[in-house]
Amino acid sequence: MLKKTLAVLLAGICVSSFADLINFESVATGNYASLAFENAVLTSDNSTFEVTGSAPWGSNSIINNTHNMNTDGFTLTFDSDVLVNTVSLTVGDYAQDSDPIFLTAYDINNVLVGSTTYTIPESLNGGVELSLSTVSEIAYFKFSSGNPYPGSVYWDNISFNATSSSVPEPASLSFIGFGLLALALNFRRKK
Ligand SMILES: [Ca+2]
Ligand SMILES: [Ca+2]
Repeated sequence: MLKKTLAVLLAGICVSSFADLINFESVATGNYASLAFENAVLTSDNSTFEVTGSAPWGSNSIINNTHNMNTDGFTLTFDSDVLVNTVSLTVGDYAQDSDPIFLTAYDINNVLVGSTTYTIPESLNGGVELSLSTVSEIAYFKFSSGNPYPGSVYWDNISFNATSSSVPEPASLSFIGFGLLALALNFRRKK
């Protein structure tokens, strides 16, 4: 009984783990300066970016809305109560050219905590999944494509595994209260 009560009590206190997926399917196509999701905010190095339905894989994705002509770069900033160590995404193109891809992750002090590169082959008509795992927690994650045509790639399916360290909501607090009460009663009964 005591063990069971303790387990219930700890379940109320512990941080929760979850996986999140941003696939842009519920976002209207068009240009955006930023997009706020449940656990993260997406911005671009350019003033706006485009949510488009024209990715090679046929679902909504994002692309630099100046396409070939400008710097390319996106930043996904995680909410401060979300602790992330693994991020993955899909990037691809219509077999147009070879695109160098850069993924970087930074901690809360703007220190680089992880990076990886990949080159999309000219023959790729579709997307590939890339991922980045770090030991330190990621505060924000940047992804970009480089010369000769930065921005000529489609990005989609950004997913991350996270733990949320948020303060328990009132419902879980009362749950913890019940746990403590049960624990107290249990001790009394044992006496
Ligand atoms: Ca999508
Ligand atoms: Ca390209």
